[in-house]
Amino acid sequence: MSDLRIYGIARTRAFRALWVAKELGIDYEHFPVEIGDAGARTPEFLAINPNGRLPVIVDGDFVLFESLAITMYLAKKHSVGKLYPATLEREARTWQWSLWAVTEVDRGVNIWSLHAVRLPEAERDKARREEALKVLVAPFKVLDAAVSKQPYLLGNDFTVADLNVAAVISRAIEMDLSASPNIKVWLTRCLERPAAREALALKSKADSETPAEITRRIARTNRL
Ligand SMILES: N[C@@H](CCC(=O)N[C@@H](CS)C(=O)NCC(=O)O)C(=O)O
Repeated sequence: MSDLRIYGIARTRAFRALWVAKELGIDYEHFPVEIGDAGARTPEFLAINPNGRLPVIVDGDFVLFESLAITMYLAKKHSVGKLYPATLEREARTWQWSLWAVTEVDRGVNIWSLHAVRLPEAERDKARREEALKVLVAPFKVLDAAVSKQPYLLGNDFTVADLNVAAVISRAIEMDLSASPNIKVWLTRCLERPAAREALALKSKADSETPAEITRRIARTNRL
């Protein structure tokens, strides 16, 4: 049995933890817990993550929630100087992009994908989809400019900063990104990494097996 346990079905933000674990080549056990009463809101799960949300990891006796805290913790634990930056400034730049991703673009991409791709066609709300796209215009300009000058967010090498931002906006690969051509190139580069492909395969499988009722629930509880 591995010391690291990752909880959360791969369709959820658990995808981020799965990607970093695969990127690092570390052993882990995956518990594909479902959202809500079917999993993350049960008393047993709430005892691990009182937020009742996914993902959470248990690493030995260390419990950690928040997907991007998880990716940075694992990268720092296993890969300083490679996936995790070695200097204070580059580390701070990683925090900057990670916090930017959750505050500026996480919800917008999620809501767009629900109302453009994941909900049954008849239930997609054009107004919500367009509102989400509007919220993304300004931050996507910032990201597009950042990846226009260099292959990755911190320079020439892929780091957990790229993993975090690319994982957060991974569903944007299905968007019309013609106004953000550099994002398209950079995101494709990140998502084509072998570890990303493996994690994306788990995510696509979970997506395809998700009953419409669960997607409706996600759409009801999500907010911009
Ligand atoms: N900021 C948290 C958000 C976690 C989150 O909202 N997870 C979703 C799944 S992707 C969830 O568990 N939703 C179900 C609910 O809120 O009941 C993170 O990044 O880990």
